[in-house]
Amino acid sequence: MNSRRRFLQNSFLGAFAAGTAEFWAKTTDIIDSPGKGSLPVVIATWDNRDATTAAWEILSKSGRALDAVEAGARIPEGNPKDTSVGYGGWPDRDGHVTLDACIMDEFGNAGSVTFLEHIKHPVSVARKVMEKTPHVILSGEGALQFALEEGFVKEDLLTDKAREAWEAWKVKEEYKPVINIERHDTIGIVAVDSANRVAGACTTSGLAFKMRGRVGDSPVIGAGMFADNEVGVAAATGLGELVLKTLGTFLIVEEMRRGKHPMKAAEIAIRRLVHKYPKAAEENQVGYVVLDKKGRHGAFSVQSGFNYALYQGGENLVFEAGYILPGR
Ligand code: SD4
Repeated sequence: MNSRRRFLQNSFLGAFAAGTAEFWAKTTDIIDSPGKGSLPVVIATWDNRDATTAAWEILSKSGRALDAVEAGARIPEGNPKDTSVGYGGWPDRDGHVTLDACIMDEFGNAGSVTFLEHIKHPVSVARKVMEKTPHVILSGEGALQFALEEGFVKEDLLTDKAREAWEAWKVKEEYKPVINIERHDTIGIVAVDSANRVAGACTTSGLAFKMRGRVGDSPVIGAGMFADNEVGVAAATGLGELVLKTLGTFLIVEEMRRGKHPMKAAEIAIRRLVHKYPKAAEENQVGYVVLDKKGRHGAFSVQSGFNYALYQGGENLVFEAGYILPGR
């Protein structure tokens, strides 16, 4: 580790340990978003421009935000090259691809699937849970049974590439999340449509080589994603355990309800988890994407290297998020 890096880390941890007012007061200046405040708008974690394009197809024709986020989330789900989502996702330590997803609409309806196997588009199963059952979450075997009853097709989701990665991992069997490995992959996608309706979705194969049965933040409403039509919507990526323990997206929406700009709200949620779990935060990545009802956006992460795709005003662009720890 070079000395600059060590200095940064020391001062970083020192600030948390002291719990200084300075740490809490230090927030970034509001970053003006391009085309700020214009509707419709969609934002996705990582460089998921294919996903925001699919969402924009719907939004630009005055479509519903809910349809847009589902269409967007389905893009990486169906892409075998994306190793953190759906088909092609890296398996758990026993070689099984297990998927988590959730979705939420402008009425506050929510649906979610956890620990779902063999179905390529868990976000669409989550939507069916929301629309066709009295429940919010279906899990494992029950979620699969429901999906099959709804006409989804059972498939082998483990690609050759994912199997090879698992075989290579098995040589050492060392479990260690890698910062920013999810770049371009796991997707949280949130939108506000031209009728001012908000919606969000989140879908993932979770952490590579996780324990069998492990469920992350992505399918948990208020952790991996949360939408409130009075306020806005947020979604998460990164180490789910940190997001779960701080209910990050719920916190962000509540901060916006109290008047915070989406960028500042995202930063507050990141600072909260870093303050509570400094060691874990230092070694891992979490990033949030956020929209408020006006179509203003924000994005913030623990580590540098988190980017996001924003489709707004007819332009589909990628930006680097704000962050606390540089140098990764
Ligand atoms: C999880 N948050 O299961 C997910 C992983 C992720 O990009 O976002 N990867 O913890």
